[in-house]
Order: sequence, then C-alpha cells, then structure tokens
Amino acid sequence: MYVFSGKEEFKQAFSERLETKLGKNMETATEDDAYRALGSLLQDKINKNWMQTNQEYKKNKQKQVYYFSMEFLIGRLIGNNLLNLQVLQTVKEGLQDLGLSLSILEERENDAGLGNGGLGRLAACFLDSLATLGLAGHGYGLRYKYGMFHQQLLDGQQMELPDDWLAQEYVWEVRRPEETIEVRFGGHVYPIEDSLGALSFDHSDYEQLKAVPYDVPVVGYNNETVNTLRLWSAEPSVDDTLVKASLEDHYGNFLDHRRSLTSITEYLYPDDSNEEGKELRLKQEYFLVSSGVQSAVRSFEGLELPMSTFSNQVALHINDTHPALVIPELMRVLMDEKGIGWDEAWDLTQRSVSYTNHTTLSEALESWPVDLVRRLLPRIFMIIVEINERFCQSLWKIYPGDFDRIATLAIVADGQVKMAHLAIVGSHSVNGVAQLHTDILKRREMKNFYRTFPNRFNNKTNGITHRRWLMYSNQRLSKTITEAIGEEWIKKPDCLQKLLLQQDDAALLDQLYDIKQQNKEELAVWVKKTDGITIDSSSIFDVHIKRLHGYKRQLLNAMHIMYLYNQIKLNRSFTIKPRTFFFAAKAAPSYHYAKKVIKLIDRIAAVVNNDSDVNDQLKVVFLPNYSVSTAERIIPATNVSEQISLASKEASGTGNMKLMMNGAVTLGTMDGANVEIHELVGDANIYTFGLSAEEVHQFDHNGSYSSRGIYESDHRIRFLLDQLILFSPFSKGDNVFEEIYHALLTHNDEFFVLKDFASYVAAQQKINRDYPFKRQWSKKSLINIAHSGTFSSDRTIQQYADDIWKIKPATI
Ligand code: 26W
Repeated sequence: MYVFSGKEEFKQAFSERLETKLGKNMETATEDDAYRALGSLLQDKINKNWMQTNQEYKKNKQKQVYYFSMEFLIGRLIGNNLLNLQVLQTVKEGLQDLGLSLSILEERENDAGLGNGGLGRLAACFLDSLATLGLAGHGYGLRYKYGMFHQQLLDGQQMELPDDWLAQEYVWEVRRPEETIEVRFGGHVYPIEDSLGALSFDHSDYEQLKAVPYDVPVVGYNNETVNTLRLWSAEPSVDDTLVKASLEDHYGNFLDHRRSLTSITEYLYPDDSNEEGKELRLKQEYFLVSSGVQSAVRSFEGLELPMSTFSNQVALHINDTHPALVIPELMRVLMDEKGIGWDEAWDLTQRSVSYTNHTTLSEALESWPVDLVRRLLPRIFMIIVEINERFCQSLWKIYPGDFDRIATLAIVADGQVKMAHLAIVGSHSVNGVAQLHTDILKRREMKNFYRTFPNRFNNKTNGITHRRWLMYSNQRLSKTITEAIGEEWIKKPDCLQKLLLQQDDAALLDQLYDIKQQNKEELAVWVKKTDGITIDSSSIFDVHIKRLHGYKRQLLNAMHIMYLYNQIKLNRSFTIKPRTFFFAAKAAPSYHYAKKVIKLIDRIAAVVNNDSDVNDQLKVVFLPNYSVSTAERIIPATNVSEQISLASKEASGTGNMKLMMNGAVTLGTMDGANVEIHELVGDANIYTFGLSAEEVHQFDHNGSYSSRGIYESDHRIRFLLDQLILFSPFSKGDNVFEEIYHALLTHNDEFFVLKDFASYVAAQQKINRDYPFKRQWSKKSLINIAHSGTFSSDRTIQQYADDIWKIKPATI
C-alpha cells in the first residue's frame, strides 16, 4: 500500500494533520496530540484500501470468514500498523527530525486489552495473518468499555483497577451506526399455524436493544488488504416499548433500565479458567452471536445469491464454545426470517460453522441452566431442544438401546445446556490447538463424539504472528536475521531454517549473544525506571509470564527459588550463575489460591533481593500488570522460557512460541506445543522434565499419587513446606501461606508440584552448567529461532483456510 514516498513527505503530512485536526503546531503540540495526529493520518491512508478491500470482496463474491470471539487481545496498534504499512523506519526518522520519539508517542496509546490471555491473543494474531495472506477473514467481538483489569500489587496483594481504555478517543475505530442490528432478549414465543399447516413463531414482550458496530481496520503486511475487526457495542433501542413505559412512569426507572441494557458490553469477564455461569455473561455471548450472525446474513444478501448457497459464501468460526449460540441463532434466522425449512437450515448451519476447543480443564467447560436459557432466549431454547431431540434420535439408530452413551452425548441433560456438545453437533469441524491436545480430545475428553464423528476432528497447532512478535518487538534480531539469510523469511517464516546452515558461524553466534545482551540492558533500564529494582543485565534472564493458574505451576518455580536461597544461605560452597527470575501474571479476581501464589512470589522477592548473602546470585522480579505491551518488552530479553505446566493441562501455549522465536531456550514439560517444539529443536536445545501426560493420566486414574509420601521421603521438600507455615524469612511467622501448604499436602497436590520438583531442579542445574558456554548457548538460541517459523500464525491460518474454511486469497 502506498503511504509516504519518504520522510519529507511524511513530515509535511504530519505537520498539516496537527494543524487541521488539532489546531496545533510543533511548538504547541503535546505528546498526546502528536500521537493522535499520527494515528489519524495513518487511519486516512488505511481507509482507502479498506473500502477497496470490501468492494473487491463483494465484486468477486469472495467467501467470507467471520471469526467469532468473546476476546481479542490486540494491544497497541500504532507500531503494528506502521510495520505492516512498511513505514516504520520512515516515520521513526521523520519524527526524530521533528524532535519527537516514536517510542514515546507509541506509549500514548492505551492497550486494547479485550481479552484474558492465550485465547484472546490468538484471535488477534489470526487477524494479522488473515489480512497478510489476503484472506477475507474478519473478527466479530465485543467493544467492552472496560478491558482486562489493571493489576497493582499492594504488599503482595493483587488489586484490580478498572481499565478505562476508552477514556481517550480510540483513533482506530469507526462507529458505523448505519450497520446497527437489533437484538432481542426475553419475552414469549407462540407457534402459529397457518391455513396450510405451516408453523411460524410469534415473539412478543421481548426487550430489544441496539448492537452498534465499531470497526477497526486490520492491515495486512505489505499488501493491499484491509480486513475488519467489528466490535459490537450495546445501546438502548429507541422503540423499545419497555423503555417508553418506564419513561412514562419514572425517569429514574428509565435511567436504570437504560443502564441495565447497555451494561451488556460494560466489561470483560476477567476469568479464563472458571466458568462463572452468570446471566450477564450469557447475555454477552448471545449479544455477540446475534449481532454477528444477522450482520453476516445481511452481507450475504448483498450478493443477491440464493439462500441455498449461504455456506459456500460464509464460514462462521467459533473461538471456544463462548459463541456456540451461533448455531441456534443461524437456525432461527434461516427458518424464522428467511422461511427455510429445518433440514435445509440445519445443513447450511453445519456446513458454515466450525469450532476450536482451547482447554480440557473440566471447570472451564461451559454449561447453562435450562431455566436461564429458556427465560432469556425463549426461541433459541426451543431450537436447541429440537436440535437435541433430533440428535438423540440419530444416536438411537447408531447405538440402539445404549441409553448411557446417548445420555453422555446429549446437548440438554441434567437441567443444563452443554455448550461443547452443541458446538460439536452443530459444526463440520472441531479442532484442538496442539497435537497432544487434539489427541487427548479424541482419546479421552471427547472420545464418544470422536467415535460418532471421526472425520469432524482435526488438529491445528497454534501460531503467533512473527511480524508483531519478532519484526516489530525485536528489531535488532530481525535486522541481523535478514543480514544473515536475506529477507525471504518475512513472507515465508519457514525460511528461518536457513539459519541452521550458519549454526557454527562464530561471528553470527556472538552477534546473537550481543543482541540478547542489548535487549536485556534495555529491559533492565525499564524495570529500574518503572519499578525501581536494579537488576544485573549479565545474569540469566529466566522468565515465567502467563496467567496465574495452579496448572501453570508458578509455585514450582517459586519453590525452586526458595530452595536456591536456602542452599546459598546454608551452604557456603554452593554458588550458582547469577540469575534473575522474572514473573508477570494476573490472577482471576476471585481465584484465592492464585493470589496467594503472587503473594508468595512477592515475599520471596522481598527476602531475596534484600539479602546481601544471595543478592549477587539471585534476584526476583514480579512485573505488575502483565499485558501485550509488557510482553513485547520482556520477550526479546529472555534467556530461559519457563513452560512448566502439568503435562496434559496446557492445551497449547503460545508464549512458548513467542519466546523461542526470540532466541529463548525452553525449560518445559512435555505439554501442549512444547512437545512439538521439542520434536523440532531436539534434546540438545530444550530442557525437558517432569511427568508425561500419560503418567499424569495414570496417576489420576488409579489414584496412586501421595504428596505426603514425597514430603516424608524428600528432606528438601519437607524443609520448603515447613518454611511456608513455620517461622521462616518467607512466612515471617504469620499464616498467609497455609492455603498453599494445605493444597500441597492436605489436598494431595492436584498439580503434582512435589512430584515434579526433583526433575525440575535437575533441569535447572543443567541450565546453570550450560549457560556460561556462550557460543554453545547461542547456538541453542539460533536453533530455536531457526525452527520457530513453524509456529508463525501464517502457517496455522493457511491450514484453517485449506482444511476448514476452504478459502483462497483474493486479489486486491
Ligand atoms: C469464561 C471461562 C473461560 C474463558 C476462557 C474458560 C476458558 C477460557 C479459555 C478457553 C482459556 C484459554 O485461554 N485457553 C488457552 O488457549 C490458548 C490458545 O489456544 C492456548 O494456547 C492455551 O494453552 C489455553 O490455555
């Protein structure tokens, strides 16, 4: 896309924009003004191609993919857009000429934190790849007024502050009131039979509200494609009869009512592991689904094709089960609004919808009480019941008399609507997000469904955009890679493998080492500035960044640090290579145990960082408010990537991919995509430890694990656990860590922390021995970078496009 011919043209346009949009010049403009002028200038440039992309799609009757997701964790857009428009360098230099720093302006943009973690960030990476591959794929999400909460630590206690990210104008969004959709909740539905015996449904007494789309452009890299992320916002509907009624009786009631309606898009649910089952959450899900489906159908109708071709033109992808109501909603629209019969509507629905599963944790599986669904979504409920009825009948034919099996597969059972069952039954494709995860779905979690629909299941190993996570966030490394192997890797990330030919090139290895060193120094300066902690940038940077959860085992890492501390203190001859342990993690506000683990890490940091006996060897840093932007700073500076979930629990992980791509070496269990990383880089270039998924399964199955047995036989562990509750530098004699102690001992250590402790310590010792051999370490680093192309989301999206969505690039 043509943007600026060079920095002079940019400077001219930028100064003009300051004047015309903000009435400012270089003397009077604040940093905020400069950011906004730059943003609006880019948005203008993007607009032309945006319009053109949509026109081309329509003209060519291009099949459209709509990626439905309750979360899009996009972070900041300015740097990413500059990169994809290929003017990052031009603008950086132009601003410099004007006495401005791009990196300072970038910080004026609030992170769009419309997601919790992995699932939301994956959606954002996918959008980048779709646009870059020239594929007609768009995101449908919610425009939460408040995104992921801001985390603050007060004496180690996590505090959640609202993320008022829209307080300043968001320069990338365009409100499109003309595309508004009406969404209905509640009321009564009555069947009406006409004289020919045909059924229709009368829906009355419902509450209606407006879904107003705010569109954000998704700019492809070095092409002409601009796709759309459409975020829906709830607004009261003017002709809402209830509102009118309340208006007559009381203005206060009117305001309350208005607030309760628009509250649907007020905030993101900040829990990514426990299904809350709250009515407001179900409203959010249906609000997204209904506006998205109606809007997709409306676009399809613009093509003026027969309805029978719908599934050739439209793919509806659901990111986990949260948008699974797409299935009954599309059935509703096709039948009630377009007059199509059940069988054809069902066929079109199944052909259009595909579903990705992101977790096997049972507590995260969604199910909604029948009563709630019936009250809130009466027509949708009728359709779900009918889908269930027909599905169970078809099962009866395959498994006659097998009541038990049919009961386990039913969509509606035990007074609940099971969303995963609905998603599997109503779609043509179900995928897991890493090979191991998909195998577990097939062999265990969804085994009966797999037997019934073997062809529906497939794997799509996750990926990350190498543009944001390497080209943008690690510009030093990108430059060196291009100097070494040319720039083909940018379009074809698999070409990073060419680095392997130079794995013994001493000069290149030293250069990689230096880059890492510079990135570490940069991070150290930032940590000093923002948190006041001094860190030794020559120490090993050991990084554990992800949501805080029992299964991710931040506790295992923390206990190992306690162990090192004890060793150094008690044993004069024990030394380690200086190491800085970084943590960043948000805990769900109601997740008590997770908050205690944060508190423990904070306490360990306080002890370790202030003890001059250990200070020169050990540092612990908890970086508050983990977000996309902080990830962009930490990842390029990492030496050791902690991916230590209990095997079988982490569906894939994507942080593991970002870190390897930036030359970190993984310390990990054989879980999620770690298995595939290991397969690619080989034993010599990854540190693996711990139980296998199969071993964990066996223990769970036969109940033969006893954490107390380990406590009694391993004195190191006994010492550590006692330090949690007896007087120690960590416990300080109070009972704050009793909960952790009991989780490990009384409740038999659900996540096998004690079981894996010894092998974790051994793997850490190996790292301690290996790191000082600079060239060899750099070689590991190079080999990791070289194989990371496999984990570009371009590869992932190409597989979705070929196998699931059946779409080809458009020519814009
Ligand atoms: C509302 C409850 C809720 C919300 C979100 C339950 C579960 C979720 C997600 C499914 C959790 C999630 O983010 N899963 C992560 O998805 C990533 C992308 O596929 C994977 O890399 C992670 O392993 C997986 O934990």
